[in-house]
Amino acid sequence: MLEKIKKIKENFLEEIKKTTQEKELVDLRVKYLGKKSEFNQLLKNLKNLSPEEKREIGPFANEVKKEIYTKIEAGITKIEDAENTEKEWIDVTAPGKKIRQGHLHPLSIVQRDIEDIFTTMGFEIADGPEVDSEYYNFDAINIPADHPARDMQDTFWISKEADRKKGEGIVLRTQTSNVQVQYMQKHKPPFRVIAPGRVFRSEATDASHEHTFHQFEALVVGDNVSVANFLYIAETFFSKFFGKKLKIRLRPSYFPFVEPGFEFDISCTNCGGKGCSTCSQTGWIEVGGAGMVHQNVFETAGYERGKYQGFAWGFGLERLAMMKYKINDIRLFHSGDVRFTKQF
Ligand code: FA5
Repeated sequence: MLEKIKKIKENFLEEIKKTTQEKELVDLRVKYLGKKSEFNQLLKNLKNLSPEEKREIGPFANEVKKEIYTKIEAGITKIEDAENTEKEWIDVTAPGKKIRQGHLHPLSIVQRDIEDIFTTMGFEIADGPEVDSEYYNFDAINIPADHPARDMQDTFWISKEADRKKGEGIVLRTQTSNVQVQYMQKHKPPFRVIAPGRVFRSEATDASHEHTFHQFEALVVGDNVSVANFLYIAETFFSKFFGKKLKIRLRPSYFPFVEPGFEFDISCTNCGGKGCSTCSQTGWIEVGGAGMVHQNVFETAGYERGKYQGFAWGFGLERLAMMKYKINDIRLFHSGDVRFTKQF
């Protein structure tokens, strides 16, 4: 019997050398340690041996059984470890995947730039309602119901015809100038404020006109404010915004809430004033409207007539962004086209 067990051990050691797969080891376990295995049959016969033989063969048989078991288990673990390592293998030299990060919309970038420049010049930032009364959008800033200037801005009306007839209409604001009187009713001069925001006009769209766009209103009021102050602030602002020295040109114009009123141009950001296709060969680009606040507007806000002077100024955010980034169609901003927005 001793010889038989030794032979089994020998055979096992030969066979296990040739195994490479987990399945082969499992089969080997069945073959050498299974219920019907030769080894198991031998062990069953141990009880029929004499006490001396039992003492000699018993421990040896147990040792062989343990050895077979341990070798098979160790083989299985080794194969499994190798498989896991294969699965979890990471090529640390492989190029990384680019993580896409969200970023600001070009209009938000420009709005933040503008706010930064104005706040360094001591301006506060005010907010105004996008849905507002016709009173603040028109009447309060010297544009009464029958004023022809109302036709200059095609309006989206929210309220019913009957309310409009009573002068109690609600509008989507057509300009950030709606903030002027609301702000002045709550604040006493001197102050400098900007009011950025969305405005709406019932207009057909084209490459330079949107129905929904953004304006910036600037309002500076005090005891001794003049057009010269406006010129200085406008020149400083545009030079900082475009990162180069620009000139400002005023042209007489008409807005009911300012007197005198003007439109203002900046020297062409593309050609520097020599004349090119961007500025239609004029050397100048129109950017907004401005003027000295009309005393009627001060009076409506509750200020004593003639006590203060101030300038108001409004310009379009998209138009500035278009100039800065050389964008040729205003409709791209709200197109939702990521090929456009991801460039910023
Ligand atoms: C006004 O809206 C006046 N409230 C500006 C103002 C404020 C004048 C304070 C005097 C004192 P205007 O309608 O011209 O003015 O518009 C001002 C700017 O908004 C324009 O110069 C232009 O930059 C921009 N803008 C006007 N209409 C559109 C449009 N449909 N699409 C995109 N930008 C526009």
